[in-house]
Amino acid sequence: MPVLNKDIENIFNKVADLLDIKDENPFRIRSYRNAAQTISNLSRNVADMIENGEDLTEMHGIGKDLASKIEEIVKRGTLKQLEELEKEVPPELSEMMKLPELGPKRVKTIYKELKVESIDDLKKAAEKGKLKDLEGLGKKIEKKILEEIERWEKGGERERFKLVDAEEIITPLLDHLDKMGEVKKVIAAGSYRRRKETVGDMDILVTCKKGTRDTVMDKFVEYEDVDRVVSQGKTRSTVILKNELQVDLRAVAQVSYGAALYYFTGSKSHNIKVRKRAVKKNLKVNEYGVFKDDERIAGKTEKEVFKKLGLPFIQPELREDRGEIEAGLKGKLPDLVTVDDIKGDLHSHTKATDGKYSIEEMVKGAQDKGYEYLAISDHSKRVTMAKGLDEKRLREQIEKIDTMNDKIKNFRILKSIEVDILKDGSLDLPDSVLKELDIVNCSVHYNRNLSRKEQTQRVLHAMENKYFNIFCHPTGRLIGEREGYDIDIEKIMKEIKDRGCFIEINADPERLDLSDIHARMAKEMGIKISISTDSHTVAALDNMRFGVDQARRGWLEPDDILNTRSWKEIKKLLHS
Ligand code: DGT
Ligand code: CA
Ligand code: CA
Ligand code: ZN
Repeated sequence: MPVLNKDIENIFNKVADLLDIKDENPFRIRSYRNAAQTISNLSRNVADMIENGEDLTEMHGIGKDLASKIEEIVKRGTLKQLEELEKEVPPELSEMMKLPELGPKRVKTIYKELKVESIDDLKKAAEKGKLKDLEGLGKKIEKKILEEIERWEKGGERERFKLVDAEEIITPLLDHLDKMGEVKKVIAAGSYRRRKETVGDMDILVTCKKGTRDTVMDKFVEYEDVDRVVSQGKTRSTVILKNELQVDLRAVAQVSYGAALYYFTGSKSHNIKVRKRAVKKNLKVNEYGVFKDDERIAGKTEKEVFKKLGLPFIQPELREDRGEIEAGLKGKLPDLVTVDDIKGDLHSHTKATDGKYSIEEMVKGAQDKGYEYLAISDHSKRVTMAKGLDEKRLREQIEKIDTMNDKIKNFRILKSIEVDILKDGSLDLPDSVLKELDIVNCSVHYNRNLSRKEQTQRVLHAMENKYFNIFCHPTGRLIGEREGYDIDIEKIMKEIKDRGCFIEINADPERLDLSDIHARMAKEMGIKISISTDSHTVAALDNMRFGVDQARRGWLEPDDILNTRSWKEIKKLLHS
């Protein structure tokens, strides 16, 4: 198995955790955590960079020592230093730190005072009431730890929710809060507002009419979908819904609304960086406001918080500490694409294959969205499960579309296909019919288990076909269900660039493929991207907005997107 960036990140975080417990130099510990973060934000595979002989020390926060450690991890899959540390400090302590109540300090105390070396030990200690007397813990925390362990035992780490699922679950609750007479404003912050592809828990903020906070909190924990109440307080309550989604509700004061919204939107690393900058300017910023000499100078709106911090407004999707603060200071923030910029959809299916509706119905759906065009791109014959089209059936579809186009005004149905890239890299249909199409979408569906080299070669070979236009759902992942196939996406993108092809952000919320980081990488390489829904139903056309969210997280502007253009303009690009 190749070593992934995630593996390196995990190892560095673990080293930092264990060093922390050993009371090592805090600067050294921080350097591991910073390196882990740098690597988690990379758009490229570190293993590939090493193979290309690139200098890792050019990355932010990576010196010679860390660079050689990264090389060791890539070569050996593990790090000698970590193995040594694990002989000195029980490795499960690092696992323990993942429990919400436990940071390095508390774990250290528990380990030293009670000889607790595993989560099992910890549970026993908590059950016997041994934790509450330790410094910095207490009865309340002991109880919480026990609850967290029980939850951990049930299913390990809490599962993350796909953005679309979180949205479906939370919309009625937001609505419920909004309709309460006591509530003035309601907004969902956190990763949800940043439109991250998965959401750990929901962070909801409300402002309440005078003297009604307690009532609001009461009503919140009594909401019909609540399974259990983790905590209830005056300003914060946490519940777990029946579908296991955790929701934090915070009641904030009107004067702090903007500051709280900013703080709880995160990300944490974005916040930390902003706070550090503020300190240098003798300002203090927290969830209550921006303060100068203990006087609140901003807090009511997010806008004024940014202003007093000397920053332009940064869109939530960008707040990941991936250079947005620096870009903001230089006035170089991207002007992000919006759903309104989208002029059509370049990937959809009909009941000729595995879609559920006719061409007419899909077209009507696209027209209702105000689009100028819709590509009908059914599967090709290799996809037998979906009754994929052979040449003959595709020609019939082409004819039908031609006839329809003759009758429609102000709209164009694009003749298209989602042609399979076969195992040997050839396309599943002959050039003689591909050349009749307006746009050719190309995808990998089978033989997902090829080696990285073979998989990459396969797609590179497919691109030699001059009718290849768009590489669809490029990594083949399904969020939370299936990893992508192993492919050198950077190499593929170079070829896409050189050959004047395009790449897709598949907006299907189960896919969102490209990822945000890869989308940004495509932009930086100068590749244009189609945001396409791959709709199999009329309703799925609405998934465009999830694709746009992902594009925004990838810093994409209207000009970076193929389908913000008219068909006439796209056609020019396809043929240049
Ligand atoms: P999630 O829930 O894992 O998908 O991710 P978030 O980003 O929603 O994180 P969460 O729910 O732990 O916290 C919500 C926001 O609160 C987070 O994005 C930033 C802020 N926040 C939480 N903890 C800290 C902290 O220790 N320091 C700072 N500066 N901000 C924090
Ligand atoms: Ca959250
Ligand atoms: Ca939270
Ligand atoms: Zn498709």
